[in-house]
Parts: sequence; structure tokens; C-alpha cells
Amino acid sequence: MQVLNYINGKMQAALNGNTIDNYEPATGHVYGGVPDSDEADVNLAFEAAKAAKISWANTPAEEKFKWLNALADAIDADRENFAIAESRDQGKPLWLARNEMIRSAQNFRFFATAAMQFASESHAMENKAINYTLRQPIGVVGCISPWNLPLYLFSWKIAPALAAGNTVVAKPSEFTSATAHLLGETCVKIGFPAGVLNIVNGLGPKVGQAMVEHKGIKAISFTGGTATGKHIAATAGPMFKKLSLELGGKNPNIIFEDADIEKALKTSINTSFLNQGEICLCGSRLLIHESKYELVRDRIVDEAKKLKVGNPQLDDTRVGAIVSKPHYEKVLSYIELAKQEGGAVLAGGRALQPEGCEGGWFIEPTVIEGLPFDCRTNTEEIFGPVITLMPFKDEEEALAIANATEYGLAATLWTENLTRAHRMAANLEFGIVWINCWLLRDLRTPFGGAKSSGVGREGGWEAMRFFTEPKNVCIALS
Ligand code: TXE
Repeated sequence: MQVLNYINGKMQAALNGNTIDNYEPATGHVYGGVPDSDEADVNLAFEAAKAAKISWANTPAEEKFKWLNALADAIDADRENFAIAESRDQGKPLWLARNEMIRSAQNFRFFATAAMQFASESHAMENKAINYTLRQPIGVVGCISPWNLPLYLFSWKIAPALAAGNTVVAKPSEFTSATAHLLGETCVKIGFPAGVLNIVNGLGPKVGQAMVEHKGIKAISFTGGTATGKHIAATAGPMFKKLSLELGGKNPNIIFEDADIEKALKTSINTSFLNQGEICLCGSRLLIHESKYELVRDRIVDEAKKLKVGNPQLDDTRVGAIVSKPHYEKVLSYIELAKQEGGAVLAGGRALQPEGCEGGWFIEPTVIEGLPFDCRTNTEEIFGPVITLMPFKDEEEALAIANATEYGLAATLWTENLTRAHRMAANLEFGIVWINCWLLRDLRTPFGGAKSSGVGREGGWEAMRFFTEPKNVCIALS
């Protein structure tokens, strides 16, 4: 597939005509190209967004609702094509890509409704004055998304930005631009108003950096690695841009002795390995009460060995390919590090080449035990199909281990003890706590992390507030 930019209502190549090779993770072969855009394309997209700004901001909520729903309908209607493109481009199993396409459409539908329902506050001062808050669109905003859940996260940012009345310059990851290209084509097909959404493809340090540095782009919503997030904050901070940063995680998945073990095990296999472990919410550290340690360890090892790693297009594949060669090498290097740190690999640990996918970047689901809680393997984000196991003796120790990382995105815990569940939830230093479930998402809830996992929250009104500038208007009554 030859990916194109979508700027001012038109599909177009980078102005410089250059492209970047696009690799298929399942084969390791180049199968297309992505525009190697630069600052000039960002400027062009910005000018289009600026020209469309006033008319989109003044478009009635009913119209915005109609347009966002039209995008959702078009994605739904073309779901299979989108899913095939996503799976091929990212390496994820096709069945998973299908689910993510459902959610991508849902993101547009959800925020279509938000455009209709968004409201602001008023504050009456006895009989002296009345204040009301105007929540106005920021203007032109930037959305930068990663490669793990490409269209799912791209739409999660674009939809609220548009619903709040902004025009958008957006950049998908250079590793996974295919579904952003299809979204651009969809906009053309349905006659989406020109300039309201602009998609510029290319490298992070070029296109992403130009967006972050652009004086006219007043807010940046970013999801990606913590190091990139730090760099973006350092650039955008002195420019006083609004920033929403969703960064990495090193999430604990805690199984207490009183948990429903069968249920915990069934979900934990997904918590550990869904999407090859390339989800910021995956539980990469499995903490198990010492009385159930052997039982849970043996079962999780068994289940991990049974997961079929294979061609992403096949229905029975549970684990697909790792997104890129550099990331594949990074994950393998962490498995080596775990061994050097004294870890015992109980399942997986190796690269493999499934039939028909020779040359692809596949790694077996890997389970490691015997590591101290504060070693690098247990504190740094690996972002692959690799989990570590750690026993704990009581609630206090579980909490101490869980919190012993610079990250604070999501924690999962399994217990039938109601008061313990609430105590733990209050004391875990994470933005999201799942109790007896994982990745159960209500799109109205605040989504994001504490500590080095980010700044700000997405989802529901949080996203609508992020993408608007509040203005207090005070009227004296006498
Ligand atoms: O992501 P990057 P990388 C973690 C995971 C992974 C690590 C590094 O641990 O191994 O991050 O991944 C754009 N200005 N996560 O380096 O670079 C880039 O083009 C502006 C967790 O591949 O952060 C892409 O669109 N933008 C994460 C986006 O940033 C820049 C998901 C994310 O890529 C830029 C992905 C710059 N200077 C990786 N440099 C999660 N939280 O879900 C790059 N980009």
C-alpha cells in the first residue's frame, strides 16, 4: 500500500516526494511506502486547518454530530478492509484488528454524542453577580499517536478534538500508517469538510517535532514512549502549549489468595499477552500470593506455552508479529537482560519463525521468575510478550512491590475481599485500577497515568475539557 497524506480534503504525497519503506512485520518485507513528510507538509496542513477553524467552530453541534457519525458509519461499512490493513501493517491477529475497528468507529460515535451534550458551569454570587464559563475550541490542535493500537488510538484523539470544535493536524506512527491513510480516503469519500482534519505522515523527529514546535498549534495530545513524551514536554512547555501525554507503563497484575483463581487466570493470559503484550495497559508484572504461587505459576506457564504464535491472518493465531525490527530486538534484549539478572525463563524466551512467515518478527510468550522486584527487568517497560512472576506474603508487600516503579498507568487486582479491594485501589499509585477484570472500558471514565506514565486524562468530559479553553465571564447584577 502506498500511504498518502490527507491535507485540505485531498490525498497527496509529501511535498518533497520522498517516501519511507513500510515493512510487513509478519514477513519482514517491504510492502509499501509512507510519505517522508517534513515541516513544509506540516505548514500546509496547519494553513488548511487554520482556514477551516472558524467555520468548524461555528458549525452547529448537530452538524458535528452528523459528520462524526458519518465517519463511524463509513468505518463500520468498510470494517473488513480496515482490519486487514491494520493486521498486515501492525502484525496483530486479524480477529483482534476487527475488534479494534469496532472500537475505532465507536470512538467517533461516542464523541459525536459528546458534541451534543457538552455543557459548562455557572456560578451565582448571591445577588451580586453571575459567572458563567465559556468553553471555546482551542483552534488548531495536534494529535500524535503510536503504533500499538493504530486507528483505535488515532481516533481516540481526533474524535474529541473535532467534537470540541477544533481543527486538527494529526500524525500516526510511521510504523503503522495504513489505517490513517484509509481514514483519509474515507473523509474524501464522504465529503468531510476540507481542512477540518489533516493527516501528515512521516518520522517522529521530523513531522512530530515540527508539529510540537509549530507556534500556531496550541495543544498537543500525544500517546507514545516516556522518553518521547519527556522530549515533547521540554519543547512545548516553554511555549505554554496545552499537553496531554499518555506514556508507558509497567503494570502490576495482583492475584490475592482469596481470588477466584480460574477467572483470574483466564483474564491474566490476555492481560499478559494480548496484542503481543504491546498495549500500555498490559500487566507485565504478575504478583501472586505465596500460598497460590506454585498453582498460578504452573497454570500460567501451561497456558502461555499453548498460545499459538503465527500468521496474523489466521483465525487460530493468538499471538502475532512484533511491530518492527528495532522493537523486536529491544524485546529480545530484555529477555537476555532478565537472564543476566538471574531470572529463570519458564516459558518461551525465543524468537521463532512460524510457517509461511519466515523472515517475520515473532517472539514466544515468555514467563520469567526469580527476579528481585527492583531490577531493571521488573522496573523498565518491555512492551512485548514478556511477563515476570513475583510472590508476595501480604497486602502491604503487594502494594510496596506494585508501587515500586516510576510508572503509574494501570493496576489489576483479583480478590473476593471487598474491603481489601477498596483499600488497595486507594493506595495503588496508578491512574486506572481494575478489580476482578481487565481492559473493561467505559469511554466516559478518565483515562491516563500517574508518575512517569503521563500528564492529563483522556476520555469523556476530560477529553472535551482538554480540547477547550475555559473563559470565565462575570456579570454584575447591579
Ligand atoms: O515510540 P514513540 P517508540 C513505549 C514502548 C516502546 C517505547 C518506544 O516501551 O518500546 O515506547 O517506542 C512520534 N516529536 N510505547 O519510540 O517514538 C512517533 O512518530 C513528536 C508505549 O516507537 O514515542 C509516533 O507517532 N513526535 C506507548 C509517536 O511519537 C514524535 C505506545 C509514538 O512513538 C517524536 C508506543 C518527536 N520528537 C510505545 N519522536 C503507549 N503509551 O501506548 C517520535 N514521535
